[in-house]
Amino acid sequence: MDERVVIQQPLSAIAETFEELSKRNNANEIRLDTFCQAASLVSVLFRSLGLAFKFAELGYVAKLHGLLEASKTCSTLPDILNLDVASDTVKTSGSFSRNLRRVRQGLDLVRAIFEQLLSTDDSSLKEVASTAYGQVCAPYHTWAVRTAVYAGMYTLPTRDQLLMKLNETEQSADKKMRRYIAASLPIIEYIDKLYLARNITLDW
Ligand code: 1PZ
Repeated sequence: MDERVVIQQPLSAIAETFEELSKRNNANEIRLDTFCQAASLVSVLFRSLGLAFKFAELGYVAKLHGLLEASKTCSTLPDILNLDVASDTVKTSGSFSRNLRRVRQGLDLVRAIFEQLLSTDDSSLKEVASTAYGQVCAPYHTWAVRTAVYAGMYTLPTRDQLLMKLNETEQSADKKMRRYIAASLPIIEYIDKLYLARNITLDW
């Protein structure tokens, strides 16, 4: 993808890339490196949120970096799970399977934020972001992380400021958010099934 599109119209890049990924998913052809490339686009969104979420961005990028390392030896997502199941490191801090779980939570959080944005025209992002975070991530985060995240919510830009940073209008963003929601859901479900099929619960 042209770097200029990613920077100038991040939502277009995200919608397009996840639609592409979703097509490969239908054909059972998601490669780990392709997945990492797509997931890395999400960090562009973080940069529109201000400094309070810098720690989240760094954490997300670190997990992705770990997965990219994994792609040198594992070509697909199931390979990652198989490797960690064999060495009993699925939930071990910093393991590939744990990083994949965290990145999946990030993708789902973005999906939930988009759904919230579509369901209200609230000019503040605080409620939208808190609801989405509470649904998708908060149950799995420590008290310290939750506290930092909820404190950060007070520093979020307004809805109009966010749209401006993303070079979008309400109408243009609306369409792209719907495209991401539709494309990311099956990928998120696919990732969940990788764990469930190996009798790993998703309560972490
Ligand atoms: C437009 C509205 C914007 C709302 C912004 C809400 C942002 C919430 C950010 C949540 C940050 C969570 C940060 C830290 C989480 C840690 O508990 C785990 C630790 O994992 P471990 O090392 O124990 O395995 N770290 C992560 O899960 C790293 C990934 C966080 C990714 C969040 C992506 C959010 C994307 C939002 C983009 C708009």
